[in-house]
Amino acid sequence: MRPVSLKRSTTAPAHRLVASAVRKPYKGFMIVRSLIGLGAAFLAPLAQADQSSHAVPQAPSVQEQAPAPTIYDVEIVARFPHDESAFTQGLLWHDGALFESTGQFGASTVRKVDLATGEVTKRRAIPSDQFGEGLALWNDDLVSLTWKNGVIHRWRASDLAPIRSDAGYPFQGWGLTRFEDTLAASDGSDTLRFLDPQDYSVQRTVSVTINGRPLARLNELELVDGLIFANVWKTDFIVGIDPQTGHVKTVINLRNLEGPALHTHDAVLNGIAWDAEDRRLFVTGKLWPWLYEVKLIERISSQ
Ligand SMILES: [Ca+2]
Repeated sequence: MRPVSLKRSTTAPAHRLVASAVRKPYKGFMIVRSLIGLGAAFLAPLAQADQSSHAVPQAPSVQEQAPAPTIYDVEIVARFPHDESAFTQGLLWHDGALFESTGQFGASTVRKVDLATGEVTKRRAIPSDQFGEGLALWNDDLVSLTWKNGVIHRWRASDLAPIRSDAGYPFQGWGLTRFEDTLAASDGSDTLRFLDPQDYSVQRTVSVTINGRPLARLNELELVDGLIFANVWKTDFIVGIDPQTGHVKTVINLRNLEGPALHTHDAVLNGIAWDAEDRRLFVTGKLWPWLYEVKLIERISSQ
């Protein structure tokens, strides 16, 4: 299943696009080491050297591999102000507004944001010893993760009133989004966990692969037309993941946004919201001054 694609362009071969889109790695990180052609574009899996707590699954045989992902560029439809002090960790669209969670110790919040002005219209603080992470909507509740605190918070969406906080979640919290009757959670590895939305027990897991190789550093999440979109930490890519198989079906190149030009270690692309009713896709980043509505444009190989 492909996300919204309103027009196509024929330019460089897909493998060249991905190669050109791979930015110089941040110091200490080999973000993308190489491109390996299997007859199509291949975005090599991100380095997993620091994912020691997570066993890296073996790449399946060629026969088991999914088709190479479809590559998209984006066209900016609109640009809106964004609180450039917001260390964005979660973003979603609900009831005519953006809801956002932010991180950093002592500064973590959940907030309601006016799209047009970027004004924070409601805000709740997360305890200062906790580092806020991903945010998802479950019916009338917002559910927010913390990074290493093992605490999951629950808020009333209408006014952000705290409902409850549960300790003991045994994994790192990164991204969160609703998928069917579960909440899908990332932890910075290639694993997505599908959680019971009430007690947060793990119902199932899936390992995310791109052309048969594990893809780690999955961060903020959003369900878009049946695919789980995920920011890939410290890259300018969003990937679209099949929630059943874990196969990356789409790779979205966002290098033409102004946010990545900030070139600071923390100010990375993070934050995806999908307005399903009006089919609008919003993206932003940590500490970015702008939030964008973007349209996906499929990149067609000229080969
Ligand atoms: Ca999201």
